[in-house]
Amino acid sequence: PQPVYLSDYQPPAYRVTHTALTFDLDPARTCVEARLTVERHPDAEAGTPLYLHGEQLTLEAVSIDGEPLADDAYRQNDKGLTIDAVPAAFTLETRVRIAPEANTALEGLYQSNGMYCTQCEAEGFRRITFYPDRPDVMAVFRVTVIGDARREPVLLANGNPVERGELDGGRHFVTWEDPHPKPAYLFALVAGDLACVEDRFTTMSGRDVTLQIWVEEENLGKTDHAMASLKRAMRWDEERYGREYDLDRFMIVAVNDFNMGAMENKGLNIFNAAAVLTHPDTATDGAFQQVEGIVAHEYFHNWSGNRVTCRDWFQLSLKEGFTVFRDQSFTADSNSSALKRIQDVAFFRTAQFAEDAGPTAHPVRPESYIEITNFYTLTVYEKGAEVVRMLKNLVGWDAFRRGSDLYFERFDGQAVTIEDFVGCMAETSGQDLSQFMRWYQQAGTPEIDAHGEYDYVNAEYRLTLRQRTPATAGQQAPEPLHIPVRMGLIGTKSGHDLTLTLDGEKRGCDTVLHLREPEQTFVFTDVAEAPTPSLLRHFSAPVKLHFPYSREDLAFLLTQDSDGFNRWEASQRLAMLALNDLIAAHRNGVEKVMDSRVVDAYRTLLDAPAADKAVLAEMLRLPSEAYIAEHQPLVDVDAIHAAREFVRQSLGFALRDAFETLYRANQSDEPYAPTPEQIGRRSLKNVALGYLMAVEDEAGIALCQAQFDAGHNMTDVRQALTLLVHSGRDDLSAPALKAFGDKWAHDPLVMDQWFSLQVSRPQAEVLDRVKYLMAHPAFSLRNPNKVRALLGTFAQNRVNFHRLDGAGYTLLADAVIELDRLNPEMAAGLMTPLTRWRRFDDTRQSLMRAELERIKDRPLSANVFEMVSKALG
Ligand code: HT7
Ligand code: ZN
Repeated sequence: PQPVYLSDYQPPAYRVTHTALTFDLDPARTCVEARLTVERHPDAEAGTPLYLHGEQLTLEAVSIDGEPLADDAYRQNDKGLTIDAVPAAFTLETRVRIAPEANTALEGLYQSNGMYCTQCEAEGFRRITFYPDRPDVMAVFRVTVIGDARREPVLLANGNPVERGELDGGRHFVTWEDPHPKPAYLFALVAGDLACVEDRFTTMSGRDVTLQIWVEEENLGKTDHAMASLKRAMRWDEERYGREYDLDRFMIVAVNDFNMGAMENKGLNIFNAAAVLTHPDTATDGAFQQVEGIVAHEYFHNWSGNRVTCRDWFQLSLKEGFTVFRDQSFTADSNSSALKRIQDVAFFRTAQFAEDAGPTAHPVRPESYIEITNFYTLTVYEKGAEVVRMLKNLVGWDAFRRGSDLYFERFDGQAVTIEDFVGCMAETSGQDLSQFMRWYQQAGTPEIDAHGEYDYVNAEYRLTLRQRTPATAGQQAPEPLHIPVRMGLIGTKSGHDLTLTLDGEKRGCDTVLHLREPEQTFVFTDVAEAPTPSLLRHFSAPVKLHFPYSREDLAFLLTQDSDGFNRWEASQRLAMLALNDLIAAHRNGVEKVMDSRVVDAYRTLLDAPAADKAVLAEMLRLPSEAYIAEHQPLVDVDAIHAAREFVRQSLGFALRDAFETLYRANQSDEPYAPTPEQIGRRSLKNVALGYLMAVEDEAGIALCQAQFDAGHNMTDVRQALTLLVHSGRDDLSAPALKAFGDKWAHDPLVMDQWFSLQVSRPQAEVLDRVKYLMAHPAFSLRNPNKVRALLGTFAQNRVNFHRLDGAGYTLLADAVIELDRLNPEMAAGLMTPLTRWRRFDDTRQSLMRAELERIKDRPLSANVFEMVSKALG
């Protein structure tokens, strides 16, 4: 497979203004008729051939302006169709056959539980009909869907229904029109036996919008939270961004087999069932929060992505980074903003930092790709959102909002670039953002080395920041970035925020430093007492910041920093210092001793009344093994696991009574609601339960068992079950797992949790468990949720996946090879942990590499080929 390069971009020679499609549905032989109104671009030369993408299509007829084409008038290969001589404006008609039941890749038109659905982003439309399947070709669509009236009573497509009727042979049809020009990747069709929950929303200009969530009948009781989230998101986008919905109906459909979370098709969002269905008995608080975020994200795409879309797929972060930023802000506004930031940053620093340091590292705007679906990455989405957040912080909210208005107004109905977006921000703020553009062009995580000196005599504090970005495969000499570093100084004696004076200008107690040079020193004057700096507040830039904080400094910041995010940050840094010592002790075979200063800091936290319970819970949570690993030059999985377990147990023993008090104080029988207050309380209680179970005494076990038996809500049940299963006590785990599995055998989303928690346990027999569960009747390699729950979770189980005999690697490689034949996109995603082989010791490196070589020797999809070549390259 050949790479595609950003530098090769050419505008389309032909544009399609109107697209009329007729689908006659059949599992094995769906007929797709397309009538395209095509115009040559004024800049294109007469005689330029027309090229249409098309894969896995059986072409039955092709004509131009009603005249069938002679066999030698066109050429077809496995990627598309070329027609050599076409007029300047014409109507092209084609008829093709496709087989939705055979489509296991879940791209294009496929069947899930007997229902027809589509996934066209990024390049799935070319598996439906011959078409210029690129985002800069935007047309108005009219779509007729014909199906069996009994099997497919519901026939949906984008826009508004304009006609419906009965046909011979028990068939019926519905015709849909979408007045907004759109690229093919936003096309959608759904047909099946579905039920719907309906609601209404009145937009700010008074448009009455029908809201529908379509699900299988038995899931009708699980849509309330998604519907409430949708209405809140619609209102928020009006209030914060002035964006109003633009059709008379907005539909969401839940499907069981879906490669990602959801898809923002115009007016007809298609969702992974896991991203829409919730019920207190079946979904955890985390799942409720995820549904809210994904519903909002897809809705926000209606403007950031659909009305204004991407010129080409290299610009993917234009819509994804901006939309993630928008959904993060929505969640922060609806819940605890400090908590949201903590959760996002904890995830980002673990997963995106790892991606940025590995062989598949790429800039937020990549410069080449082989398979675009491999680039729906944390870098494009999450780092892209961090870049937009930095922009907002650099220009300020007012200029950012005016820039956003300008962007939507100027480019409405167009397919544009990241330069167009940043250009609007530069225009409304009057700032030069040319250096800032490097954030889109350079891969790798920048690091900042900071150090400070207090000068008593002159009452000055000198803060020196030195930046460096590691070289990556595509960038040997990265250039300095424009980095916003938000910070404050806290008087070490007084414990108060100090007023900041920089270059003679008073800046309040919190300011943003603009770091542009490789090294800059900022001199604060009138600093009345020796300060402790609070740096990179709110994680103001996606960088690693090093400052030689002592444990005393961190214990101080833990309680005294006025920035809630940085109080959490201090807890993580403090835990990391203790963990690093213990990892070294484990490696050197020295007895492990718990640092009493860390225990004291936790005691202080537990003694102080918590303003925000969810934030306190996060402060009490130890960094994950994956996060700890990111901080090691070479990952020692066993030492990391042993050190973290030691800290968990030590804290559990030392603070047992305080944890029990905390647990009891936050227990409640009130009916479940996903409110920030209740979520915070449950989170705190369940963190406490984790420490109590680490003690391994009967009292803790009794609390845990009682919580499981009470079955009050899935958040509590799942945490109790996880702790029982991970306890290593078969007498506790076996009956609980059986009870849970029997109770929820009928619910695929709960069974995903059942699979996942069994293979995340640290005990050694997990590998056999994975094999056993792969043969379980509820497991299927064809269902992405099951693959993620079982194999994806296992590959994150650090001690078991990285077993020294290499059996974990072999199991994953076997699964990748098998899955690649069914679903290349999923197979490529699943192999990610193997690509990180350079981070491990020699033995593991060679075992992982051997598995990568074994994969490489097979006939592969472009997806897996690209991943394996980069990993070994
Ligand atoms: N924009 C959507 C991306 C997506 C996708 C991409 C590749 C293959 C399958 C997919 N399903 C959804 C989702 C989003 O970011 O909103
Ligand atoms: Zn998105």
